[in-house]
Amino acid sequence: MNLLSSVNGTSVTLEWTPPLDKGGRSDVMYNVLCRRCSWDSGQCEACGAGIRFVPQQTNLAQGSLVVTNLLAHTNYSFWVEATNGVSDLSLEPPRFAAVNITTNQAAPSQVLAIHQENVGQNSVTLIWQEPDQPNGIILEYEIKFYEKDKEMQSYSTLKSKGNSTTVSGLKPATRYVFQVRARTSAGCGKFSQAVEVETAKAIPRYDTTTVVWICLTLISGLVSLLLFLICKKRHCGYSKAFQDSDEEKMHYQNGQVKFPESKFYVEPHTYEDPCQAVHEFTREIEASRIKIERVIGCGESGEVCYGRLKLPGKRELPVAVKTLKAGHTEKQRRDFLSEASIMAQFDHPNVIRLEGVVTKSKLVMIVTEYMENGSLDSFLRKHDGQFTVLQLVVMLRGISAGMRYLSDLGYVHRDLAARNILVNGNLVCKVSDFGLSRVLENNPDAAYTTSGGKIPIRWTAPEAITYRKFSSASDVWSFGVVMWEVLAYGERPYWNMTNRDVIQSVEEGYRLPAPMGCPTAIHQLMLDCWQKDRSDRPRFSQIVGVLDKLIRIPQNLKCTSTINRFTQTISERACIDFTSCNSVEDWLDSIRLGRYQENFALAGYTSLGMVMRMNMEDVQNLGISLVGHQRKILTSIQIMRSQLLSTMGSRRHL
Ligand code: ACK
Repeated sequence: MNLLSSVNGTSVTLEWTPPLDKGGRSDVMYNVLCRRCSWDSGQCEACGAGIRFVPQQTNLAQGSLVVTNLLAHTNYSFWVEATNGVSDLSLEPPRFAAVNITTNQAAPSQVLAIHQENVGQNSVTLIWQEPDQPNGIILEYEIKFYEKDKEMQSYSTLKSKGNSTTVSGLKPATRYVFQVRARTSAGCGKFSQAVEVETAKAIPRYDTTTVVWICLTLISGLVSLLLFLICKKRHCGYSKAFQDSDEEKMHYQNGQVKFPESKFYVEPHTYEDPCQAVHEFTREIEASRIKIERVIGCGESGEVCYGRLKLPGKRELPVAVKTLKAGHTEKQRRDFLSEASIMAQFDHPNVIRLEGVVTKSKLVMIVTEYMENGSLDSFLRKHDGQFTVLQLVVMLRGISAGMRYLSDLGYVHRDLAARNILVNGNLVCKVSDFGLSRVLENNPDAAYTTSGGKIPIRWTAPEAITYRKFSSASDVWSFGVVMWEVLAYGERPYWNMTNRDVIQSVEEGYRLPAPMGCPTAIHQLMLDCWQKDRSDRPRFSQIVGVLDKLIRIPQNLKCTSTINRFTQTISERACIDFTSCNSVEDWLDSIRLGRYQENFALAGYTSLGMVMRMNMEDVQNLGISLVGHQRKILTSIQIMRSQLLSTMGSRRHL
């Protein structure tokens, strides 16, 4: 009776009270059955080995136990059955109480394989594999190293965002020990096994060229430091609160500050022959190495399939294979492969990874890592209301980290939207869709603008729609819309409003209201991304900082728009949430058309309910001469209706 569960990360405590009827005996014992259930089908299977039951799983005398070592972000079902000394004789099946739980986050598992890639006199380059169970998004790896047998005296640590690093500043001809561990928002995993590497022997004398090089490096280091300080000082368009010191662009090592190498993305179309870019950046895969198993979707250029890739000396990998439809033109082939040339230049856990291309077979293919949960918009629609706000924010953090990486490389995405984010089995979100034709060709959300380009209006910043001014700041605007899509579980931004009305209302200062249950801090961040002046928008590095902070202190996610709705003063901010208006007067004031109150009263529209039923003709009959104001009123009515529908829809989640 009264089976209660309490989840703590990847552990759960189960408590229950004895059965009402003990069968007249006092030897009641309990057994606990554990089943793991899939997100998709809801089907369950036995939990298998690796899970710990404390004190034990069967023959429990007391009404409680703790289950540990569960997988993160996974659904489990626990059945507690009561038995006694005569249960085996009974013809009836044992009676049980059941409870379903979903685990939260957990630290990543141990990094298993570290390899030395390069060894110099003063440096060692290491490469390692992501842990088998990242249990979330890996924020960084920590590399611990020390001279062999001198760990007690001193050791250094270095941080790396990706799964490789070069440790420099080492002594020549010295044996060092290295260990790596991963960190997610849930904490650090265990350090890997130690790997020993001996640095190469020193070349004793410096010739003049070396001395000149050393001087040049020092001077350029000083210049970079100066430039860095100037840039840092200049960038003050965005609130100080977001100047997060966690933003670790520098590596601290042995007390020294090391600057990361600056790297820029190369646009494949700047190559005279874009095929050359393909060969330069991508790996050619023999078609026979890929086993295509099924079609999973339809891309802009052809089918997307699920397959298995087996490269010599490597483990078989599940992959997604994008194909180019038959009968393509040479230009279509070039554009198709340009996506691979772009993707090949990226290496980040939140950006989709290219495995290679097949160009030498009849069928041209792009092979990428496989993402079990497909695109984010449909994934969220399928799991409407099933995640905690913290899980949604962790997904957004991943996307923002991917975008920070891309913007640092100078890459502007132009079509950042939930449909272009892919989700893997661990709910890690990765930015995808880097094709050149993608925004323009088959995207039903793209519309022609007056400047002639085809643009996904609902996701695009005003300056990009009006002057085609695409930048990382316009990507930030789109990221704000992605945030809204995520918190609204894949709802269409601006609902059924026409593109024209979206452009006009955004121009007039309207912004999407917080989806139901959306924390105020998250909606505030969306509004910051939607600042009209692009220099007032946060940069991706700042967005990552804000989201990291919210993830670290989840209490700040507790204050939601429902509470805010009654305390917020309307119209000081660009966002207007009409569901907070109580009367026609309130509403007209909020859109700064209070002067028409009398027109509405005279025409008999005394409540907002009546106003919401008005059509264009009704508005024209109000006696308002300015057509612009008529339009503004109509648009506002449409937004109010949509907000009401969204609020009603979102209530289901609660
Ligand atoms: O929502 P989906 O299942 O996820 O449908 C689309 C479809 O192909 C057309 O783009 C799916 N898709 C694209 N790339 C991948 C990938 N790398 N892994 C898994 N599914 C993918 C996408």
